[in-house]
Amino acid sequence: MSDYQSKISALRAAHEALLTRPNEPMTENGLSTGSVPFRLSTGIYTKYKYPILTAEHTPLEWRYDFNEQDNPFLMQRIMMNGVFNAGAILFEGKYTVVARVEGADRKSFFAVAQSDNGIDNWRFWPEPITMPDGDNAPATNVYDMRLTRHEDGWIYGIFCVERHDETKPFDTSAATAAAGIARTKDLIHWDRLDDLKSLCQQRNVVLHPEFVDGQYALYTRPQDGFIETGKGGGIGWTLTPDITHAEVRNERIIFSRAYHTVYEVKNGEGPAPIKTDKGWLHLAHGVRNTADGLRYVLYMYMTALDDPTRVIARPGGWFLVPEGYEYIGDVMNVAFSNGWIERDGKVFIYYASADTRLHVATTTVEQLLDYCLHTPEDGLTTSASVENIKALVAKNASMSK
Ligand code: BGC
Ligand code: BMA
Repeated sequence: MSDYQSKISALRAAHEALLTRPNEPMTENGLSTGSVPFRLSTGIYTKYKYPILTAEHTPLEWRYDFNEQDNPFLMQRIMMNGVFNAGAILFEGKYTVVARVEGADRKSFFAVAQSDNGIDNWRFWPEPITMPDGDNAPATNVYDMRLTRHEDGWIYGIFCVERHDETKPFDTSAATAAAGIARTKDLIHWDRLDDLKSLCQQRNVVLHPEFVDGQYALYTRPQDGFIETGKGGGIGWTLTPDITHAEVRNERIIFSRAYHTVYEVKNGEGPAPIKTDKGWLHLAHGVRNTADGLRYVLYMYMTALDDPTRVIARPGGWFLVPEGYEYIGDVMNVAFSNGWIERDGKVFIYYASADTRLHVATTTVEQLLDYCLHTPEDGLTTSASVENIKALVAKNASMSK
């Protein structure tokens, strides 16, 4: 074998070893077993030792030219920056994500990866998704796809479409965010529908899996500007009769932002909610400002089965935050999730850390319901928080009598 061929073999072997590395739970008997997570386990879910997908997991064929004449030093020709914020779905019996892959050029795109157990041995399909622009203006960037298996029989992907704001030609950072909508049966061929028509900017738009009053139902996240929420209040809701020309009408906020909470600055829906016999389980992200920039955390809430806009449980505070090395990456202090999978009562939460890598946390529907229905609400003041703690202490004390 030539030197060049043996370099390629070594590269392929190292890549294969990474892809097939077994993952390990970070908690045993409810206690953490390693340096990540740093805190004692919450008992609500299990985090795993390794991220499930990183830039290094992307296929070597995307990055290397394997022709010795053309690439004598066997260097990467196209570099990858990160794999994060992924939509998730059970597809043909496999745990499947449509991840946000970001190249060294800052452009992100979508790519499918699958695993048999949802926890390790994740493998990308050979090519990234070719997402058509359809009749819409071309996108400069796309990201954060929410996948919904809708009762109309299609799999929908709704994602953020970013374009330069042409009303500000001299400001190279001025951007607009809209919701792109596409549907597919095979995750390969995507029919691009009209972008969601809205009077304001929209990110974090999610399709509810069922018709409501015979219409398509969307969770929205209205914002006045690209970064400024303005009076945009949080997680909104709108019904639209025709998903091929979807439009935001009579939008109303179902879960608001609030002063001195984890969702003070921004508040957006995560993946499409999970239906349970006690109500819809929602995973969302909340953002607050700090001296060090924005902090993104995950929180949960529940809505009524007969009315997905009526909030019936609001456990106070965050549900999942970055820990240990999860803090470190391109955008520090960010936990974000736009995908989870429920199968036979088990729940696989796909969350990303620091806009850099993708992780899994596992739990059950039963535990998530218990968490939502028995965690005290945020009373919005310090004394209300102290009263919650005192009530728990009193309850425990009464048991020992
Ligand atoms: C980035 C996103 C980010 C958004 C708002 C975009 O340009 O790609 O990751 O959420 O800006 O800060
Ligand atoms: C955004 C999101 C994500 C990202 C986060 C933190 O607003 O839409 O793409 O993870 O900011 O940068």
